[in-house]
Amino acid sequence: MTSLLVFFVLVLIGIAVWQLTKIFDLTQVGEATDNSGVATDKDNSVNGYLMFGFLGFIYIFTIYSLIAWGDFVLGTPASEHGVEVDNLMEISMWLIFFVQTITQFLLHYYAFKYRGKEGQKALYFADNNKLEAIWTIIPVIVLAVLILYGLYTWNQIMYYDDEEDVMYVELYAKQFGWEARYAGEDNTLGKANVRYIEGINTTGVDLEDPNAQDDKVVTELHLPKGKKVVFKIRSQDVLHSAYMPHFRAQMNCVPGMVTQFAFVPTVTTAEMRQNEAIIAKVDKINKIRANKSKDLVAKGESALDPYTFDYLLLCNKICGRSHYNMQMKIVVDTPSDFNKWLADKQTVSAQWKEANTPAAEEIKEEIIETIIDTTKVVAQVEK
Ligand SMILES: [Cu+2]
Repeated sequence: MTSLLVFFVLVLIGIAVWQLTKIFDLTQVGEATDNSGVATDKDNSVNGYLMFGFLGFIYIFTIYSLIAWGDFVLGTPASEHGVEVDNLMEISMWLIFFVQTITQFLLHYYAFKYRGKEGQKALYFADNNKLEAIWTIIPVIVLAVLILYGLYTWNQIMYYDDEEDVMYVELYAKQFGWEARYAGEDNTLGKANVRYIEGINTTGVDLEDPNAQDDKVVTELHLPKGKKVVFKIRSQDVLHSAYMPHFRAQMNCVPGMVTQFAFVPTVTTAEMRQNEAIIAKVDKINKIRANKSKDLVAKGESALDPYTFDYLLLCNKICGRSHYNMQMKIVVDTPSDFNKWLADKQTVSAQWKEANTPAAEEIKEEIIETIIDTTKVVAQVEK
C-alpha cells in the first residue's frame, strides 16, 4: 500500500514538473525561441554524442560488473557432467559477449556518424539480397551449431543405463522442505503415494510394498563420491524445482508424476572446503558476518555463527511464502563414510513399527493422562 502511495506521489510530482516547464515556456513568448518542434543540427549533435556516450556506459558497466561481481560465479563443478555444462555455458557466453561488443559498437557508432544534418538526405537500400543472405546464413549456422551441441550435451547428461551400477534416491518436495529416501539393500524404491501419508510416514511410502521394507527416509542428503546417483523426484503439493547448483543439476518436481535426474558427484564436501575459490568466498562471508555480529552484540543480541561451506539442494521455483528457505544440506562423503552413515539410519518400516507398537501407544496414553491431571491441578491451584 505504501509503495502504491509513493508511486502516485512520484507520478504527481512528474506531472507538476511537466506543467511548470510548460508555464515557463509560455512566459518566454516574444523572445527568439524555436517552438517548431523540428530538430536542429544542434539537437541532432547532442543526440549523436549521447548515443556514443551510452556505448561507453555499456562497455564500462560490463567491465565493472566483471570486476565487482565476477567472483560470484559457482566455480569448480562437483559432478562429472558439470564440466560439460560449464563448457557449454562458457562457449555461449563468450559468443554472446563477442557479438554484443561488435553489434552495439556498430549500432551506436552509425547512429552518431549519420546523425541528422540540415540538407542531408538519407541513402538507403530498398532491397539487397546479398546482404540479407549474409546476415541470415551466418546466425543460422552459428545458432544451429550451438543448439546441436546443447542437445547433444543434454542427451549425454540425461541418459543413463538401467544395467549400470547406479544408486536410486528419491527427493520429496513439499511446502517448505525436502526429504530424501534411499532405496536400501534391494536398490529399489518402494511404491509411494500422497494418500499413504500418516504419522511418521511423511513421504507416503506404501508400507505393505515388499520393496519399501528397507527404504530409509532422511532430512540430510548424503551422496557417495564417484557413484552414479539417479534421483527420482516427487512433489507433495505444488510445483517445486530441485536445484543443486554445485552439481549443475536442476529438475522440476511435479505433483502426480515422477521426474528424474542422474549425476556422479566427484568432489567430497571436505575436498570442496579446501578449494581456493571456496575458501576466499567463505572468508568474505565471515567478514560480513563478523561486522554484523559487532552491531548485534552492541544491541545485546548474540553474535552470528561463522559460516562453513556446504552443498545445498534448493527449491528454484517460487512455490509459496517460505520458498526462500526451502533447502536441504547435501554432504558428499567417501564411499566408506557414506556406507557407515547410511547403515546407522533406521528404515521407515522400523520407525513406523516403533511409533505404533502397543508399548508406544501405552506411553502415549500415559503422557496424555499426566497432561490432563496436571491441567486439573493447575486449574484448582488457580481457583
Ligand atoms: Cu519449493
